[in-house]
Amino acid sequence: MARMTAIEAAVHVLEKEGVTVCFGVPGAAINPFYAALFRRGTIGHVLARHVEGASHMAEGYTRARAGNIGVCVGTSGPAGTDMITGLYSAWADSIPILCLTGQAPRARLYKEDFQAVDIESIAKPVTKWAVTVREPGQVPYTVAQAFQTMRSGRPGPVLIDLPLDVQTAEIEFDPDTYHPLPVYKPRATRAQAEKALAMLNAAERPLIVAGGGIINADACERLVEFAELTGVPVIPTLMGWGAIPDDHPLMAGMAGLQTAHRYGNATLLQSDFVLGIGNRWANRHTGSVDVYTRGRTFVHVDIEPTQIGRVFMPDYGIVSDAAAALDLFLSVAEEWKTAGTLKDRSAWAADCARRKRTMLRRTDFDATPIKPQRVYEEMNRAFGPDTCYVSTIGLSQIAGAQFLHVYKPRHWINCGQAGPLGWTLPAALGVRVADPRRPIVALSGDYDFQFLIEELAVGAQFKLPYVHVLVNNAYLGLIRQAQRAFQMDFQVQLAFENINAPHTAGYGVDHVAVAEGFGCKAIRVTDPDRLASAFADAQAMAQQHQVPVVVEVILERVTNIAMGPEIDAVTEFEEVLDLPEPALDPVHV
Ligand SMILES: Cc1ncc(C[n+]2csc(CCOP(=O)(O)OP(=O)(O)O)c2C)c(N)n1
Ligand SMILES: [Mg+2]
Repeated sequence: MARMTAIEAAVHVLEKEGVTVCFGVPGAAINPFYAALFRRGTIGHVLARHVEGASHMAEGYTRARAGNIGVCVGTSGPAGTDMITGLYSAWADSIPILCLTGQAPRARLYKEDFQAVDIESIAKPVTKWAVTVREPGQVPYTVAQAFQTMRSGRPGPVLIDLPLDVQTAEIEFDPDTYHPLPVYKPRATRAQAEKALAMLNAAERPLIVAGGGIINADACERLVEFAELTGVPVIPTLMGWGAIPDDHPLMAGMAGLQTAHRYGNATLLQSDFVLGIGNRWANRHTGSVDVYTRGRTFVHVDIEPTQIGRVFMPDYGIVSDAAAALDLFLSVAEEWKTAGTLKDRSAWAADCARRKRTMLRRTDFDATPIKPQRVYEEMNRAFGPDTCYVSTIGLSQIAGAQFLHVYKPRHWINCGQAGPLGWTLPAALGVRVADPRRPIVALSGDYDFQFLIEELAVGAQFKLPYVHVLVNNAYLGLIRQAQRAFQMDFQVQLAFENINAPHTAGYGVDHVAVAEGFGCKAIRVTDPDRLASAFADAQAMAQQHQVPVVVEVILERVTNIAMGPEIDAVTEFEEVLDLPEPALDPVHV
């Protein structure tokens, strides 16, 4: 055994658990942790400009690669409360991040000490586990258990709060023989897999709804293999987007009230059976349970037992890790295929593929100010299949999901459930820290961009290049659209006459000037025919200068984006394309 401070032992555990970098903001109550980081020199640190930014960076870092766990660090009091939004976002989307906070010394905890707040209680509802460690000896083992908790079952975040005197107390700890605790992941049984597949085989028009749990389980290849083996089309959820490439013949589109394709909803409504894997029947995917489930049989596979039956009772439920379930599904389906008992799905798959080719939305507008649809058309053309998109919320994100294309898992990094404005920019930086190579394109509305805009300085300081497409309508666009129901346009306008920047022509903030002020590069585009060259230039500038490059696109101020209260009642505000159905040979779809 070796004698060391409790916080040094914690740093040893972080190393052994694979942590190589963390994101944070120092402060007096967490300085012992920073001292241990400094002395050991084994774990890098990215200095955020806002502690909330650090928590979203950690989440972007986790989402970028299977096995990653982002770590965010802050002092006592407001640093912890600033990270609550990050914990909520990670918790809601089943993403593990570890949040470390400093705390007042134990003896001062109930004395209204400076920056002492009960963060353990505040964080409880938005974490898998939140704990103030009161015994120094428990520190390394608490960190060990945090990693076990984050990785077991449904993944999610953990907060560890460390009183100052707990961090600095000396303990006995042997880092050399440290070993991570075993991780618990429930697995489907063979009998369960046979039952689920028998139900799928009995159906006429089956679908797989592929959720983010498949990406979390790193099981996307198995999903595609299973779809190909059975011939069953796949509807990815927003969290599962990328699990099957958009151009795969069995990718049938996304369904939902907002982030959905016309063909995705039409196909879901045509189906008579849904096998949901690692998904949670989110209400913006389903709309009302009644419309979503009517005339359909459901099997639900989820790693978290209490997810089965939470939103509606499926006809059959299986508690399993998605990878383990898909492994079994594959072996059962292979046997049935060999035995000739697996149903042929080519006619149904051809039907779905035909809808995918014919039920589109128009994008080739050439109006000035630019219509958003055109921006996504140009993005699809400019950014290749390796592009990783990062986005959060707003008309920008909704239209992005309707029009962009994603071809790989972990290449649509979107805060699905919580949707906290400001998430995009720091999350993109976290993805860049996790992967120095992949092309990253972030997508924000002007308000999302302004929320945590100061994190641009982090990108410039730490040389974290990526392209940020900022679609500026000088509006809280999504809320403006929602306010139509109240016949108002109230407190949603971001436009003003900028006395320093008359060239913004009443749109208000000069985002190019702000981005440049933070040490980044920026381009403003007002003409739709300039989008292509701006995207090309932005990629080259990011490469050359190794800083974030903002492409600010001046949009028309009011464009309503397709959405509705039910998957069979989505309002199309703009022109749709109903293309003629070519006569197709099912073999060629
Ligand atoms: C912290 C937070 N506050 C409020 C909201 C509600 N909200 C959702 S979208 C939105 C407006 C987004 O505006 P912008 O980023 O410009 O995107 P647009 O819809 O205009 O494309 C607001 C206020 C939110 N998601 N998060
Ligand atoms: Mg806007």
